[in-house]
Amino acid sequence: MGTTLKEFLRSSELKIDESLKSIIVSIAKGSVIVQSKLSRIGVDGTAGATGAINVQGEEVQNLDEEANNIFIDAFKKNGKVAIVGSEETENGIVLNQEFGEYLINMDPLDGSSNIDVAVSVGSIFGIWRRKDNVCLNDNSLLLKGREQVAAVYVVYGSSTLMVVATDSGVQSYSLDLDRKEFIITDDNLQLPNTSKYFSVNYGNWDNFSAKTQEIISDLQSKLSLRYIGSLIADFHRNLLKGGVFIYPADIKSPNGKLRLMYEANPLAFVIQKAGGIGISGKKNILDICPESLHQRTPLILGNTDIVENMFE
Ligand code: AHM
Ligand code: MG
Repeated sequence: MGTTLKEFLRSSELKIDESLKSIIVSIAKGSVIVQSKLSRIGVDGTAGATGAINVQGEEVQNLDEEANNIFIDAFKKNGKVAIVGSEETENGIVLNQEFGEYLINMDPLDGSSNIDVAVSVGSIFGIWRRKDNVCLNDNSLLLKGREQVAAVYVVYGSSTLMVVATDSGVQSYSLDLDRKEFIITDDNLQLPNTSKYFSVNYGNWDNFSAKTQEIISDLQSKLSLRYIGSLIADFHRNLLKGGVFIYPADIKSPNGKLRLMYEANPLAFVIQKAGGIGISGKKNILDICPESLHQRTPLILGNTDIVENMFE
């Protein structure tokens, strides 16, 4: 049967408080609903875009909106979340000004352009402890990645997995679809010492700087290429097998494509807790001072021995 997420959180020696445990359980509950919606898009006719364009200037998929609402609802019910920043909303959403203890930045459905073609997608959450009881606004969400107390992501793939990183390490859980419960499958996930894969969108080659092309040519001489175009799926594979994910700046996207607060920071936190590193090229991702909720950053995540040589 296996140990469920709730049983593991209750019995283990993780150094996290009850409120944070309850937030992790709320994410798990939300993701069970999202998984079920994803598996039914063909049947329910929920594939495709809403016709709206989000704050990133990208098409909003039906399930982007649904996933956003599902997690916001889960956090509202939870009561311990003060404010949420989301890829899908321009400004932070205050949920509990008075008693909220934690701040969350999330990408409720990452890689959503892949939904219609049945490719893996994910949900990503960075979690910070609220510092004091001052009034909440968007600035409350702009904390350095290093100050995160936890980062969580869910992969909706051929099976559904949840990975949780805290100061007590990284755990991986698998969704038992019959019981609708996550079961612990790895209580100390570590990046392998050797790298197997590198992941980059080669279609952007002509737009890369000479330095980026040199870095990628070097990776190509050592590692095998895998690129899905769904950040969580690419990241999770490389975390388990060893390797490097790189989404650099290029001529078209001088600041890169991926977002600091709810894509780069949580994944840099996870990889650091698993023994690796996340950098922008100039800095460790976790040391970047955020300026806005939706800011972008070049992103390199992977095994430290390789990534460290990529600092500009
Ligand atoms: P999204 O958050 O709007 O889904 O966009 C982010 C996605 C990532 O999942 C993925 O790593 C990247 O965009 C792929 O971009 P590209 O198609 O340019 O390679
Ligand atoms: Mg995303």
